[in-house]
Amino acid sequence: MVLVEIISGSTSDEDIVGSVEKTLESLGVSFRSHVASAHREPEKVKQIVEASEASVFIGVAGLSAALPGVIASHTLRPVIGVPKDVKLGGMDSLLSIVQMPPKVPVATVGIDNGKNAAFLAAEILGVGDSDVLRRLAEVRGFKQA
Ligand code: AIR
Repeated sequence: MVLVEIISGSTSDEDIVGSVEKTLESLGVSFRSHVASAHREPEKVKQIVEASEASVFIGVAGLSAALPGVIASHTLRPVIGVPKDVKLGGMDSLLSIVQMPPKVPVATVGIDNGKNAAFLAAEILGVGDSDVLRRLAEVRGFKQA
């Protein structure tokens, strides 16, 4: 079963998606990746979210980055947003992702920080998954999970 669903707004986000994937792999967390733009393909985003059984979503997007918020509008599961630096040093994307309206949160990591998105996803999963927690503890150098 896939634990984390990754959605990015464009194939041009592949560098950040790659760091999310690599980090999830190192933590032994299963994932699936999709490209679907909130602005260009809103129905596709909705379909991916509604069909997903994953426990956590990660949305990666630059510019006017609606994607993580749109994912969150379709699910009660946690959504992590990764702002991508395309213009303005990524501040446009960061502010788009972090400024969600009440009741529809997106946990936002730093600009281009796909690695932290993967770690945060693993920490969320680790609350109920002792295998993931053990792996996290090893990687972070904790003696006990
Ligand atoms: N994007 C795609 N649809 C809506 C947005 N905000 C973002 C992508 C990418 C950037 O726009 O996530 O970071 C540029 O996309 P492209 O396809 O033109 O390279």
